[in-house]
Amino acid sequence: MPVPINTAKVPYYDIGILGAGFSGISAIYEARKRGLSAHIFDGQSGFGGTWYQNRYPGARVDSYIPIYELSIPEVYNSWTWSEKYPDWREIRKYFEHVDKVLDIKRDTTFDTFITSATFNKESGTWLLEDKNGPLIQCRIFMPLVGFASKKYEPDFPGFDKFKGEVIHSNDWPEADDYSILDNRKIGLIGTGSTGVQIVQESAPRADHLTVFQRTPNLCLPLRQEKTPKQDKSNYPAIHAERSKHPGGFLEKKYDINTFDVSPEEREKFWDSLFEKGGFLFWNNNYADLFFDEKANDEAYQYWRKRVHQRVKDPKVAEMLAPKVAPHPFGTKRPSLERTYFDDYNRDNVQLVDVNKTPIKEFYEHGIVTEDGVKHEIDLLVLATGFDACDGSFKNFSVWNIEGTQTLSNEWRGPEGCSTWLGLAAKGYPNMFFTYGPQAPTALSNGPSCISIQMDYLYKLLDKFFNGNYTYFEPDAAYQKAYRKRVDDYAETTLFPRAKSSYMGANIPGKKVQMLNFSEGVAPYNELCKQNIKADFEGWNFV
Ligand code: N01
Repeated sequence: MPVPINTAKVPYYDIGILGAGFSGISAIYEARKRGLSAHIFDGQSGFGGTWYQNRYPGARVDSYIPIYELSIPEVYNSWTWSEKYPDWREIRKYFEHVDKVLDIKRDTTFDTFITSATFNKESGTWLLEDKNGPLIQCRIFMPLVGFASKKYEPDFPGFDKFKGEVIHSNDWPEADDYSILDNRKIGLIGTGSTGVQIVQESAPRADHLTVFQRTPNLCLPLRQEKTPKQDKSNYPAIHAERSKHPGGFLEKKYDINTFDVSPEEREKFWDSLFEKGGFLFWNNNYADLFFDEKANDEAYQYWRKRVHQRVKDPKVAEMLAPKVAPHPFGTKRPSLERTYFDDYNRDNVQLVDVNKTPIKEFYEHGIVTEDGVKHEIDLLVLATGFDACDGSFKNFSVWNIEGTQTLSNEWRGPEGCSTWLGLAAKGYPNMFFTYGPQAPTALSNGPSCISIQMDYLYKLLDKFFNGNYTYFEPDAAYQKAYRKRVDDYAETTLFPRAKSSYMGANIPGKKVQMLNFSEGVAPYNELCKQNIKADFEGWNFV
């Protein structure tokens, strides 16, 4: 239970924001348009959110530009990207540019992480505090912390015996280059999107790289383009278009099923998707990919063939792309790769399948696997991922209206995580998040999802600020029905078959439930639009 504080001298803002990434900046931009006062706090020292935090070797976005950027004309008209899929350094520079154009800094405090938020129902205000005490009070609190800000480090036996250097991908030290990898004996645990990118940078630099794989990553080709064409006059249309398609990209949903066409036609179609690269083989494949096991396996076998063509040692190829799919294709996040599969042809790169030879324990100079082999390591990289979506809320305490429970504790209960429209939770009035649980989030690209949510959210806030209300929150029945819709739809798909972070299944002990709105971006956008037309039904204003 939070201790009451005299707030008379605490500065007031209409909106208090935690997080200076795409969401936080969009929230300030929309607030300013309406003459609302707003302030951002961020525990880091610069803009970018996840792109400020994630500076591990090879960190690069898997969504292409101009889809992956803010739809703010004064920002995009004065910015040119050098690559179709920019890396973290360029994205950081982009955020510096955003600040230069919009002067977000004047409304931001860095190096300050909100640890606690408590609500006063008489005044309808939140009190935001950091470890040193009160920061501000505000009518609306927006914790905009993204879906991957709570890192996950597994509990390995004998981990403390290891005397080498250990870095989780999320804590990569600030550096101008990746020389930390040079001539090292690197051990890498985790082959998600992060692990794949780290392999590509480490393989050519390391003395030896040992990759400990639990689940193969069903990677797709990136197909980078230098100085891609950027016709700014098209941007308004392009940015509007992204809310109409499955993952918030431009490609249309394909309405033909896998076995509606001949094997030859299928092969030709898949060749073309691989040739164009990106997520096409995932997001714009045949319509039954996520619903029909046989169709899904047909796609998997095509993918497997492509991998086997690249990896010289058939045993290694089989570990990377086994005959039996590790999970239905696309129900875990495929990474985009450039050299990943070729890297396993190098003499200094070794792949260990921890399902066959599990990690037994750590010793002073590395890892011992169950087959008794000692893997010598002097730099251990943990690319073991995140307690995704709802896990991001475990880093701070948002107290409920009665001050008896925090949101993250509630979500850790037997019912798991529950939201209304992936934007708010009953019992936590005047509190909103974007790119978090039960929105398209990890199944979409960030800016597409966030722009739909911000547009909706500020229309909702217009109603609140223009009315004579103290607070408002989701209606319990609407929240329950929304949660059911998220769960029920996921059950019609193959997603529950994989132990993925989409389902919360990557964290031991966490409730397994669909944490994303798996119908996709376009139906989510429709739902938000319908709700606006229905004058925001499902919200109770007091
Ligand atoms: O994390 P992950 P991530 N022993 O959870 C393994 C986004 N992202 O940081 O699959 C051995 O995907 C685990 O194995 P398994 C993106 O949305 C985007 O890579 O659970 N291994 C898995 O291989 C992504 O979804 C970009 O069997 C263990 C890995 O660790 C999200 O961030 C780039 C283990 C974790 O993979 C998170 O990606 C990077 C254990 N005990 C990230 N525990 C771009 O846009 C876990 N693992 C480019």
